[in-house]
Amino acid sequence: MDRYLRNDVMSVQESIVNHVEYTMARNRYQFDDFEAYNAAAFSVRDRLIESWNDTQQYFREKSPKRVYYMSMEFLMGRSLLNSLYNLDIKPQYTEALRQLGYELETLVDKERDAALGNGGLGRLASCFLDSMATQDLPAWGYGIRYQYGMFRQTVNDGFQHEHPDYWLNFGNPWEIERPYISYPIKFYGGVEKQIIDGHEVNKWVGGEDISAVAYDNPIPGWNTPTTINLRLWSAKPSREFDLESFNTGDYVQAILAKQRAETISSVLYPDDRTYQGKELRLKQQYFMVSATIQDIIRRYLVNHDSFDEFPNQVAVQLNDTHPSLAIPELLRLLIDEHGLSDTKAWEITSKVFSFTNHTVLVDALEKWPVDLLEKVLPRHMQIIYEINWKFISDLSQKRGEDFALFGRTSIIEETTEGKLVRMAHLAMVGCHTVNGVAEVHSELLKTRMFPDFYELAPEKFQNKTNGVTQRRWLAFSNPALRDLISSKLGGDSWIRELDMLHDLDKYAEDPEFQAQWRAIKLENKKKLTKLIEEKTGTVVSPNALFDIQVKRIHEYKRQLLNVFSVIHRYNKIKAATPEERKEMVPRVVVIGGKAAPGYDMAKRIIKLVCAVGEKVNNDPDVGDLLKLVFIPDYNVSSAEVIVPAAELSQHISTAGTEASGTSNMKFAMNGCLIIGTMDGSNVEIAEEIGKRNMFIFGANSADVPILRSERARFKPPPEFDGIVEQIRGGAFDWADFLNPVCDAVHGGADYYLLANDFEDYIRAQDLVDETYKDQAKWTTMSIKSTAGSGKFSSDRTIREYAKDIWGIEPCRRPEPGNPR
Ligand code: 475
Repeated sequence: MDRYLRNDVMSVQESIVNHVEYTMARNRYQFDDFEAYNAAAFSVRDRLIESWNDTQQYFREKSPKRVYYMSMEFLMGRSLLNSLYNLDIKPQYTEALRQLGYELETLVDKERDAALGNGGLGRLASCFLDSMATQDLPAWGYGIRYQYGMFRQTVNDGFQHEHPDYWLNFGNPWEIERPYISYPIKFYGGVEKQIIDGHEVNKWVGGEDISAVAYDNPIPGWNTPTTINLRLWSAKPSREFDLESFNTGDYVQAILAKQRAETISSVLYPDDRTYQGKELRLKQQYFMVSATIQDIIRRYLVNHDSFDEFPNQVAVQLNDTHPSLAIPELLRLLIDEHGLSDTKAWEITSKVFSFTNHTVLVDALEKWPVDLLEKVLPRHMQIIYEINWKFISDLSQKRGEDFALFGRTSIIEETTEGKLVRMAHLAMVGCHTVNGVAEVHSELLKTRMFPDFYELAPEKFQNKTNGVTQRRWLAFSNPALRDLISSKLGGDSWIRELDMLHDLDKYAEDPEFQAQWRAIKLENKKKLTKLIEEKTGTVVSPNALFDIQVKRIHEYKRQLLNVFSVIHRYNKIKAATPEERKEMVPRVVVIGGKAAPGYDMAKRIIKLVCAVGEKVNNDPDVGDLLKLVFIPDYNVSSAEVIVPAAELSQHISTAGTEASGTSNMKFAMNGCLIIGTMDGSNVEIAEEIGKRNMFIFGANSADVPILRSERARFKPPPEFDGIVEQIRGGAFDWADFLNPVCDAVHGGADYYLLANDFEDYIRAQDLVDETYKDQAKWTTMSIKSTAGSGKFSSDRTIREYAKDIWGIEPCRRPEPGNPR
């Protein structure tokens, strides 16, 4: 099959150099690192396209049921290394570049992160794509091609600054623009009754039209010929001209007005877990949803002439409620554009969608004002009313006139300020399945968040515990550990069957294996040490215990509790004699994460971290015994350096607040021990690797409501009060600025129960120190963490979705006769 590009070193070199000359228009004998990166990326893209084309052709021939994963966020990170590994061409590229005088490792760093997501929800979507491709599922992702991704964070004097992430500045070699794949998207206007073929139909008329243009991003699987697609939509002015304004002579104004269409896909909203009722955000959601559903219908109609088979051919997963307008949009297209009856359209629609909930925080639940929806999407608002009317009528058939129940479950909420559409209820009614992302979370959905819906339709509720891709998060970002694991497990099959890691248990106490294990950790810590110095100027010792908490800054995640324990440790060091100090375990505490730009408290927490760091890091009494650093601009690429180097990582949210957490899984895989609460997926991690191999503390989720109700009467431990007073008294300067942080956890406040968990947390931290002194014991626990993390592969999660929710099966094209 010589139509495939060859992958020997010479051929690879030739294709890189050709791209230097013909794509980048540079001199083929003289180009810099960035140009070398770009040329290498373009030549990898050529190979991805071959595999993409043949995979898609195979899917078309076989026509299996497909799944479409719709998400407003995909936090992809970099692609070069991932593609080289997945296509199994890394050695050839390393050598080809070396001979040209470039180092692959250096070039890899030239790539900008694709940061089209906020945090957990967006990264989960990206891990899912990797697992769907690797397992040969006929799957596509759909989202938005934001021009500005997640803002870049700098921290000056402890204050967060946000900088625009204009990531497409120097082009994006990983995407394929498809100018011919575009759909019209309408906003505003009104609904008109028209008679067509003797039937009265609703027509959405007038308003503004823009177009959605497709950009395809090939997603290669590991060790398979399958490459699936992530299709991202970009907003462009529609081709139709508004003749009216042209004829009035205002030609330039008319063009400028059109150009504004492009703003719809321009920026990712950086608000994580809070709902903001912004019109542009609503338009983004509808833009993505409408383009996607039109695309799915077009593909379906290529080989069908009725919609009868639609639910047997199409499954759509909604990543949270953000894309839930897909439900009224499919109904609208079926009824208004394709002439189906309301009944038939509903019958089809209700079999297609399923949705995932990602949060237990009530602030995050989307509720759009009816007025706004009526203005932006008048026909959809009508359809939502019809869905609700049907839902409430069915309910009254079953339950009689229970008006309290109607009020609680209605899709429309009546408030004193007007009516709101509860998007979670719309999704609940329109989907055949809803799932939580960890066992405890899925239970909370049934008991606390949606008890009425659970009672009405218990069969809809499922759990799908999250996972992460062990390819990016272990095999590729920690190559030394990968090789050590493969040497013991007799090869690299564990990279697609992570349960095989169990076999490492045998070596948990083997001194030679332990020594190798520790040596790898030390090397990884040295790399992180460099990153810390580069980004913060602080020099830390690689011999200290590396203790890490990296995630979005949020009160419920309790970075503040972490800082309090650092202050506790600092006080202890200050009070200790030189002999006592010799017995202490040196620690580097790393905190990182972005605060939503409008989240004042989170920004103050960052300031506190930096203020405490400033004091501690410059105190000569302390030396290497304690360092506290805030790593700015935490993102996928820095996580790839941080995770392999961590020895202890903190997942300490108040029980019942973190839906799952996924970084805990990445850390555990890399042999990092977890200090954490019985919250989210920590609970299942404890089941798999054993509580005795973790440091668990604090109230559990059943206690939390009781503790909250008793909060006013609770007396915090004296030391907790002392730390609050220390901050208020200016021990770390900035007392006025930091007072609101203290107020939030003091004097009857403390919604997240820091004071309640404080002592047990300190106990757990002391146990960490004691354990670390016994390096053999620590290493055993570390190996057991990796060995017990097999369940947390996103491959397992995706298999469960495919079987229990989507009803789809792998569709693997035959291996090409490609000489790789
Ligand atoms: C949970 N983001 C984690 C992770 O399931 C969980 C909300 C609104 C707008 C934009 N982003 C969001 C989230 O809700 C989110 O990231 N949730 C997280 O989803 C994956 O592991 O516990 O907090």
